[in-house]
Amino acid sequence: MAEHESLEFGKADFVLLDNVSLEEFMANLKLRFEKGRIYTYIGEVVVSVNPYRAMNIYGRDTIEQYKGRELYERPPHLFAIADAAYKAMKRRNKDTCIVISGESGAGKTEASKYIMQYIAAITNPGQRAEVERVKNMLLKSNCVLEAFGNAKTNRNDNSSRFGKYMDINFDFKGDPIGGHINNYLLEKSRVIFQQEGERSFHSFYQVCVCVCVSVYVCVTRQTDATISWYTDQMGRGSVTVLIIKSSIDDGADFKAVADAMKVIGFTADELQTVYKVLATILHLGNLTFGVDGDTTLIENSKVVAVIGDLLATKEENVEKALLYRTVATGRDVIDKQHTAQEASYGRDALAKAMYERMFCWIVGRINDVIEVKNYDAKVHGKNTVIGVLDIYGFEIFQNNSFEQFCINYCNEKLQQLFIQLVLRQEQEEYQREGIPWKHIDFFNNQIIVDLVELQHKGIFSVLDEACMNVGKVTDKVFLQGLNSKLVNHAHYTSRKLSPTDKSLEFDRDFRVRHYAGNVVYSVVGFIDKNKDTLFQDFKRLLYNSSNPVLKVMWPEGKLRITEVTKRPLTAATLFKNSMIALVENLACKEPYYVRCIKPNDVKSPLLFEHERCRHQVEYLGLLENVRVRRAGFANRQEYPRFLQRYKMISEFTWPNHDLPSEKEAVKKLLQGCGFEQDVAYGKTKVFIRTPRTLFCLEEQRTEMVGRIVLFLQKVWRGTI
Ligand code: AD9
Ligand code: MG
Repeated sequence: MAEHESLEFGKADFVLLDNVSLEEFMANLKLRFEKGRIYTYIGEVVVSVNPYRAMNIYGRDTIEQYKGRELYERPPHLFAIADAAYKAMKRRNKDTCIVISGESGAGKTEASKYIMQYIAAITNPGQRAEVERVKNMLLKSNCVLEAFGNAKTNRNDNSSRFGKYMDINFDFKGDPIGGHINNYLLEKSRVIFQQEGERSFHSFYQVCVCVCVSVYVCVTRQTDATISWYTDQMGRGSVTVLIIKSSIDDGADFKAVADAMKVIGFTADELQTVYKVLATILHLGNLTFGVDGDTTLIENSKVVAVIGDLLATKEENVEKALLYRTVATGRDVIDKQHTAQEASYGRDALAKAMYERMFCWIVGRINDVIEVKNYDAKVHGKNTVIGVLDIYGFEIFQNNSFEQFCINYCNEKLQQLFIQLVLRQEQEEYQREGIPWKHIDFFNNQIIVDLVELQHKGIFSVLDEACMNVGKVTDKVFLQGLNSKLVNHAHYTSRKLSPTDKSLEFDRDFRVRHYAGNVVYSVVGFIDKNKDTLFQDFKRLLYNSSNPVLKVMWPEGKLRITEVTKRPLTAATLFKNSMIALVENLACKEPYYVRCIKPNDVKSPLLFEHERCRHQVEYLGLLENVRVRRAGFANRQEYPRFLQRYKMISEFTWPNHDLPSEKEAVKKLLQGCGFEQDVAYGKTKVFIRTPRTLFCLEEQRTEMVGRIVLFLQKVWRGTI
């Protein structure tokens, strides 16, 4: 139970609810939100509700209040979880991780930043320069990655369009000495297309407004790409796009990102190359193809010249790569002309690939700088890790495509991990401490994970199979494959399988019953996005650029056309493999959870939409979480800590005890208070079954502390 919180703010821990029912849970969540208490515990899990307003709870003074304290000693806060993960790592030499989940816009990225800030603030008391450098890099990397990996969506003005897992490495003193970022599947289709009301990645608008680099974008009047088809499909004009939402200030962000990149160590040439790649993509968006007889041609050739300049290559090389494909037929190498449609496809693929490649390169450059250097484990002991996972949240859009499918699969994997670990941790703790355990049932979403990833039968397998087929494979064929393989699956359906369901379009849609809700996916584009083809000619074009920075991004461009290349893994397989690796990595660490809830769809700080929140509470399994926590023991504390906190309520322990161990002293104290029936004694911790006992203990403590203070005051005044 958290200190300094009166009941007027509701229960600080859901395990303290009188009855564990959905109604009580919701009432407590709402009350706390309305009172500005956005965090509530379920044991060691933090439930967070997005406040949609600046909260004065992240400053230096708050950090000081949480530093080194135990979870229940302070009102619920992200800092307490960060501190718990940090302490566990430091005290027990264990790798820990903080997994932040919740749907799009629920507050995951903000939470991850506060957690990192907290860790940075409480470490390195000795002010070692190298540690300060590392901390600075870690914090600065956030702003860079957000510029290139986040975008305005209809759900969130700063939506993460990539998954991020960051390891922070610590030395034996508990100070950060480095880190590593893993990035997952960037939603690169956004580069060429956005739904209405959405934007492309922030970085594009930032280069457009910055005068010093917009020279690349706006070369002449005829080649001005500040209005590029890629970023301006609604014909709004880039300026209007900028003011769609006043929460975004592209000009200020440009400067902050450029500064951060310089601090991280990006050279001037590297920065310029980044701007040139962005400008190239914007120009590509304005490139159109036409036909003249049998010949495909570029309609606005001035743009090609500009692109040639930006990419440090000859104009004719760019033109050739856009219009022709070099193919090897036996020993001969011939140039095959694209149709206008193929050329457009190639142009879009190039734009997407250049952006994605640059993004990965930026992550790689940051990793070069932050990786642990000169650490000798033999001399300094094991270097331990705290991992922070901030990944795109569950999404249901108007149109859901391959990207949403991957994102939602990722959320299924994380939910599965939550189920396993929360149960496992609980079980393990009871086992370790020698206390019997009672099983509680969860909805197990493994069935949905299997639906997606199972070999041969899963949706990804069916998709890969469809992509392997020779000849013209269509999205429709893929859907037919799904329908025949998944005909009886409880979580899958389509119009063919449910003919009366008019919400599904024939030959286009399928629906998955996810743990978080039903999502209708349109198969249009699945095959293409999964194959993710980029003509070799583009890779060679970029590799042969005389800009060395660009060249580094495209190493495979050095392969000659006759050199046989293996069929690359599909996007789905790559994503699946990376998710499996991620989950394995998280599973071997001690996990801490932040479960984020989005209170409304209109970004209002005042509105607690009951139905919206109830749905999230249900699918996140929060109620079961409370039940598991309560079926066992609501609270557990190590003996010394417990004693320190409550020793004043028993004559046997106040001010000191003369019992053989702290465990014995705790026993004596609890017997004396009549709580013997409600507690169990583990090897290192005392377990308290019902929250009421803890309440009583807290009440008695408060009363005794009051009496002691009064007594001392009298002593000081000399009235005793
Ligand atoms: V997504 O899955 O990447 O689309 P997130 O990451 O869950 O999503 P994000 O952290 O970006 O959501 O939060 C969305 C917005 O809510 C932020 O831009 C803030 O305006 C707002 N927010 C979130 N958390 C806080 C907070 N603790 N204090 C104030 C907040 N505002
Ligand atoms: Mg985010």
